[in-house]
Amino acid sequence: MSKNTLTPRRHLSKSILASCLLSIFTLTGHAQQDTTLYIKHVSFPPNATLEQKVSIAARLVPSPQQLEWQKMELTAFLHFGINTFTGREWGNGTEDPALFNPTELDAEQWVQNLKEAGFKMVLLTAKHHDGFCLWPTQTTQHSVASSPWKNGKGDVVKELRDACSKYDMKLGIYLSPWDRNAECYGDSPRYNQFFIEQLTELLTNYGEVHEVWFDGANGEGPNGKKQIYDWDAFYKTIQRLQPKAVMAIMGDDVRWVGNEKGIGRETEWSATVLTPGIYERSKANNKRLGIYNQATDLGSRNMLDNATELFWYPSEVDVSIRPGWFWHENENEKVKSLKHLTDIYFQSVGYNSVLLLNIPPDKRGLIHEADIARLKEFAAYRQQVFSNNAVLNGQALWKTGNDSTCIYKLKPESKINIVLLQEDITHGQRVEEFEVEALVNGIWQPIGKGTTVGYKRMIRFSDIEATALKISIKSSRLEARINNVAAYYAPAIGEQQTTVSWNNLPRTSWKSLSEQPLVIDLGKTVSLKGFTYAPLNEQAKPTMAYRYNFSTSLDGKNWKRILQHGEFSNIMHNPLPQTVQFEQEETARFIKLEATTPDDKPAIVEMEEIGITLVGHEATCQ
Ligand code: FUL
Repeated sequence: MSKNTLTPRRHLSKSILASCLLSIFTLTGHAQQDTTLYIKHVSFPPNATLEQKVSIAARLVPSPQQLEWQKMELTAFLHFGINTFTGREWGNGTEDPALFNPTELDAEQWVQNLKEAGFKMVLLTAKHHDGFCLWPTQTTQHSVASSPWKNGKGDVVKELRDACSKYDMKLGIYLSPWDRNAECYGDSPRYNQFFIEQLTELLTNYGEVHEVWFDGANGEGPNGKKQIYDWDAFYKTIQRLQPKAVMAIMGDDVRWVGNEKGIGRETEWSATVLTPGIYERSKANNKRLGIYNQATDLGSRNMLDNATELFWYPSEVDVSIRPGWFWHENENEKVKSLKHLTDIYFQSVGYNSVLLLNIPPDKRGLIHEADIARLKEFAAYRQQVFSNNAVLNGQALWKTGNDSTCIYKLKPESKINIVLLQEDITHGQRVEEFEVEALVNGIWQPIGKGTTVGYKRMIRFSDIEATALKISIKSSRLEARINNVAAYYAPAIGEQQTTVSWNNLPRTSWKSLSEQPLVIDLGKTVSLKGFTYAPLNEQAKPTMAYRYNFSTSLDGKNWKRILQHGEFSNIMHNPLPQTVQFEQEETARFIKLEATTPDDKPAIVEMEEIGITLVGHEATCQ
């Protein structure tokens, strides 16, 4: 590999202003001189060496749509639909459209608040898995047109479009491929046609759309309907009708980060070896490389070594401001704290990702006061932090090779605890390892280090007062191009401890009588009004429960079925406690949970994962 030979590092005194060490390049290889850029995708030549692959990887760049998308940084999700009125997370498609009746729907209230809070795009669930359409589609009766809202003359997508135009906000559309209502779902050619018609309506009648979100969820199980999606035709429809839109998740423009908790990767390669799920070869490719959406390493040299192709497929962190994606009355108290949201921000935008934060409108059709208050706090906090950049001249483009440093002078008396770095990704993502030092009382102190930078990388450290920063690029694919170095001070945020109580009867008296199904002797006869399933450590595992029946008994022999064919919707991706309320109070000493996994295998549920709600108590989970 061509190697950048650099001048030895000199001792740098405080007085040196934003001076970068000069790099002397010895160009020995051909790859270094090759300045060809590859847009969005590249196949490695057969027999390419690792050195050649690294050089090519360094020159993979985003498409113009992807670049524009990345720069938004902060986007908002609006989960709204029939579930808002039923209290469910996944509707089953049999819901009566008459349930949909927001009393004060005001899309301007959504957009204005989101705009003020710094969001650049709003993405609406035009259709969730239940199949209910928020616009008066020609494709099905299962839509707002059959609801009492505005006497069936309403159109949520249009109202949102108009509000977006008024407030200069971009619009995105979530259209669930999985449809539990459409009769043709599972009859692949017919449903594909139906889906394309829905897509066409949405992408034709509502002005410019900047992101189309195809969720990958499908809880049909092995005996459910099997739909083979025509991703290629979907993609072509988008390209034809909305050339500026990116296709997300089950698309090849924007990659799901791999969890719904709001946590990105410290090492985040936008140039990744993960083949997007819409390509037929994706299964084989990803299996061969041993990778999947949740894998920690999706782009290191190690990965490149075995890969045959590479995608510019940047990560999007989607997370809800509440435990659930849809609004639920009993979650008004559970809007994430400012501290939590701020951590999410630093672990998404600060980890080379776009944050897609969900703020679900309520039954009135308004963003609830609790969420608005938190959005305002979140925006005010970011404003406070990011309005005062301590670095002088941080935006001068610094082109650098391996093992070189650049010193940036800080404003006098700068107290900082955040450093922000950006790469000029229009030339590719290149930094593999960096270090940051700060000049404190005339002495250089290490304050942080990391691997990838990408579009944006922030590191947090303890408060220091410093006069200069030294950024070292320890390893880079070809020449790195750093186009922004900034430093900020983020005041500490106090966090009130909230106690989550989803079990009202101490487990000390319980006894597990059987594991499959899980049978528990509660130790005494009690009055119950619900139970909770809370996956251990909020972690998903293949053996977790998805479908269930729940029964109670007074003697452990005669059982009463309380709930049949229940579903812990979306538990695999959002493994938070789910509380199920009974229709009436039940007196019982024994409880039985018969549960199956998403693959219809017997689930393994531990006693510690179950809680009960006693009459006279509240469970604080949805
Ligand atoms: C998931 C869906 O199943 C959830 O309901 C939600 O829409 C989330 C954003 O994606 O996979």
